[in-house]
Amino acid sequence: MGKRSFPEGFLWGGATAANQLEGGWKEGGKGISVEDCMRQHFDQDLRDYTLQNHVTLENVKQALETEDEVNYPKRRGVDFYHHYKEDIRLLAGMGFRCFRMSVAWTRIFPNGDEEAPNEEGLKFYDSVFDECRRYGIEPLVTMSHYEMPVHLALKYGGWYSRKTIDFFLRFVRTICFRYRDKVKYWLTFNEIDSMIRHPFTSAGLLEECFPGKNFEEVVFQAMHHQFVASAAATQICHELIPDSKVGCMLTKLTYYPYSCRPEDVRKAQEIMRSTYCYSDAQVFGEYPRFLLSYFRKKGIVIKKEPEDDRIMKENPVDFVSFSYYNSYCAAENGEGLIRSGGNTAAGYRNPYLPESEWGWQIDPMGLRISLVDLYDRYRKPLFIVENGLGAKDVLSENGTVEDEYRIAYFDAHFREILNAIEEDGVEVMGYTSWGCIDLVSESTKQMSKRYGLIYVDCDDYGKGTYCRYKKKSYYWYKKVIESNGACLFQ
Ligand code: BGP
Repeated sequence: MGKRSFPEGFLWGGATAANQLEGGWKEGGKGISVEDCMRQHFDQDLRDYTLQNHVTLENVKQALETEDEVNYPKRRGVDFYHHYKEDIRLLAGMGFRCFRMSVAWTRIFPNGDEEAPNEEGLKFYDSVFDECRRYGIEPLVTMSHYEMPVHLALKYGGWYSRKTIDFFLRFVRTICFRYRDKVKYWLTFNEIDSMIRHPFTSAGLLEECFPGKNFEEVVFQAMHHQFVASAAATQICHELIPDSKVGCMLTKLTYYPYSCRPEDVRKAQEIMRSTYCYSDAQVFGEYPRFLLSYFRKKGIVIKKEPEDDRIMKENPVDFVSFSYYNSYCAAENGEGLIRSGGNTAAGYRNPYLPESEWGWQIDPMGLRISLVDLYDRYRKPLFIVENGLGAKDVLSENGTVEDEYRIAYFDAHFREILNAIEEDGVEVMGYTSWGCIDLVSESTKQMSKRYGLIYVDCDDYGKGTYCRYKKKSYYWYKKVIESNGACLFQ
């Protein structure tokens, strides 16, 4: 084989989300989002995702009564709101070709149900996109990354309400029109499948707000509304920005059978099929039979409007994006097996894999396996929009972080991506490392769970200078991008 490198035009970059990055939760006319109400629990079990994200109506009410930013870290983020010029300059310094970010719905429509947008919010993203353009960085914008206005959750019941589709599409029309010359790549809903696992932050759903109703049915009704909204948003985007590319975004939960017992193999298959449902609906534009039979089995009835099926069918996504951090094991009977953590999900410990400090199993080949599975299923270009290692970094006296472990993680994953491209024939558009600059963790709300190539001096309590420092991985990633991956093989 000749000298190896990634395909020409490969979109190398990094990924973020407004609610974990920006801060400035009450500045520029911004309204309060569901994530602004998520509290950090300092004594949490870091391997139990359900505990970390359990939220009640009482919790939300308490959150709304306080201005506290210590216990509600999404409110402060890493203050990108005031540092964006410096931050984008630093990202450009690595040669970024792409920057994944989200537009906070609450900056544009603070409560979600206003008629007119908030001009100050729109201007903020104008400046951010202009800054990206200055350095030739292509923005990749998530329309909804767990950021719905809390007002919509409390007044209308979040995505359970059909009205939320209209509110969301007003937001989508506003941003697509406003940024039509600045943004070409869009994602509709971040990890759309995650609504099942964290219904409040994904869809503004709180169980107590639906007394007497089957909450699972409520969640699937809200899911239906997001499917329709995602398809309609794709249509709007294509109409307003003819050369735009719109993707769906899936949590890639890669499960292996714990053993070769057919029962374990089937269990792993079942879990994966239950997550593919969501991208299936967005790629094929119709409900997968798997989900329909699940509804029948559970007696779940979804209310649809006559035009819903047509909207979904006529507006499939252009590409499939996903997050991948780790793999899991599945077993029919988990007795005696050790539990493992992971991105918004859990499984059993794989004896062949090392794990991160948060118990996420590090599995570079699992990324190759995921790429092949997704490509064989969809035959659409794939975009890895989240991948990375959450770790405790130490800032040294000379102002850097010796994060060899992160470099090793990236190195091994990049090789597997290239194997998938070259040997398995998978089409990959690009790669954006998660949390390219340190930010607040989605699940644990910790600052100390760092993913960045850039260190931000701030701790779990929000204390620190908020100064930025380049980690060792910063210089390494710069070389990878410069050589389009060729340096990995020298
Ligand atoms: C995904 C989210 C991100 C992100 C990432 C890492 O689920 O889309 O917002 O944070 O996971 O997870 P965590 O921050 O919990 O380590």
